[in-house]
Amino acid sequence: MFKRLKDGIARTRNGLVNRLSRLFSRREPIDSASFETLETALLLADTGVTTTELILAAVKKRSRADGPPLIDILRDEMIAVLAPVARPLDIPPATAGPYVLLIVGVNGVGKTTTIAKIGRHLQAAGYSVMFAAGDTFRAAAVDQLKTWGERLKVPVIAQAGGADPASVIFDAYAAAAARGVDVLIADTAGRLHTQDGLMAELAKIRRVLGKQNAAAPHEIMLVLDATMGQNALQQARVFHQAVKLDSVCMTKLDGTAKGGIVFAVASELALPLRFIGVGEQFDDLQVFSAEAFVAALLGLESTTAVQ
Ligand SMILES: Nc1nc2c(ncn2[C@@H]2O[C@H](COP(=O)(O)OP(=O)(O)OP(=O)(O)O)[C@@H](O)[C@H]2O)c(=O)[nH]1
Ligand SMILES: [Mg+2]
Repeated sequence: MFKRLKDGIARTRNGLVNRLSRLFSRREPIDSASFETLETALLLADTGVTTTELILAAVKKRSRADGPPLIDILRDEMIAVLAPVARPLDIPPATAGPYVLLIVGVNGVGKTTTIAKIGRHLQAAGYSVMFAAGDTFRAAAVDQLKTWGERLKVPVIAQAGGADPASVIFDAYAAAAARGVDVLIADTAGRLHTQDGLMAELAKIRRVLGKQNAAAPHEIMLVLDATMGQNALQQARVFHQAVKLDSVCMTKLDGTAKGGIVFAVASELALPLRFIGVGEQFDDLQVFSAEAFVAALLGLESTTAVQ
């Protein structure tokens, strides 16, 4: 799994490590030119101005002639940024009724495929799962989720295209509760006629579910596409304002050299980052580990196994 992670974020690693290899092999303490090289490398990886400054300040503080090598300091400081958000999806054992995971995000970021991958991950951990086809905006979206459901043997609750998403998810909750399902994962549309319409719809889903179970949805997870760079951060702010988010999943890290966005998202949103996507296969959705991510990014060996 660590190899998959390493391969998946190779583009970001290559950019970063190529720019920093000379610094990593230096023995003398870091001078101001080296700091600029480090700053540029982090910014080019889309780590963002605020987070880059944060990492630089911490590195500067610890860099001494007799101190540890730069790569070790950088690893520690990167892990320090990510560790607080590396909180895996953890289904509380005593949830009354199904644990409802509502998946949101703009179109094309990978919501539906991520639902399938999370569904499989949860099945492997021994949970029973159900999907709710809450993206009724496109008829094909319902079929896509049904196909995944068939492959995984996960029941999918759906209505005809154009149905009210809140009503689909409401029905799915009732079905999941009746069948004693552990986790209900609900898909939602990424695109409506307007962004305001989308946010209003998500707010309605949340309100309607709350009538059935005040604790539902237990978790609203935003899916972000890493290839969108800083735009992903802007999307997160909009969603967070409209429907308070509980967690984040970052897809398509394999498709970008700007995987530093993970640091920006971690430090600026401070929401649990549950999973990262590093490819299209099931195994390519990985439980996020700060230590493994940073090791893969800097080309180090991982000391902890990736789940
Ligand atoms: N390379 C790569 N592709 C991914 C990853 N995650 C998802 N995808 C691909 O992204 C494309 C869009 O995925 P969907 O799951 O349909 O996205 P969506 O958010 O449901 O899209 P809409 O329903 O149109 O809003 C698919 O081709 C997925 O295979 C990833 O981590 N890496
Ligand atoms: Mg979809």
